[in-house]
Amino acid sequence: MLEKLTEKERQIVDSVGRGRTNHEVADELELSHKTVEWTLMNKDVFQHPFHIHVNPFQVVAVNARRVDQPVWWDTFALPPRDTTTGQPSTVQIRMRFRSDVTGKTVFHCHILPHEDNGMMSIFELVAGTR
Ligand SMILES: [Cu+2]
Repeated sequence: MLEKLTEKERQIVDSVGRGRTNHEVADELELSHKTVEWTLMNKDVFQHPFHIHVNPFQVVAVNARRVDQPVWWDTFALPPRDTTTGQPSTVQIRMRFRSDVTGKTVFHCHILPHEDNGMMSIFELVAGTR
């Protein structure tokens, strides 16, 4: 089942890159048993390679253009914003959270100085109720 991004999921994704690792929301997200699509947004003039632990993901759209035949990614470079219009880039990813894999994990920018300066967020996979 494919589910839309919840407000809490959106807040977590949106929190990356604010200069600190986001710890406080780690235990509020229930993702096990779900296939979700997240829209990652890059407002910066630099690209940032997005990486998430545990789950590979498919890129299904880049800047609202659907990918014809999505493949599996471990890390995907978010393009920079449009330097003419200032419009942020967007990359839509799809991933499934397995019900037998639980615990805290992270997603982060794969450029080490960016990661060390806060482009990382913790989330927790918890056993689902279905
Ligand atoms: Cu980065």
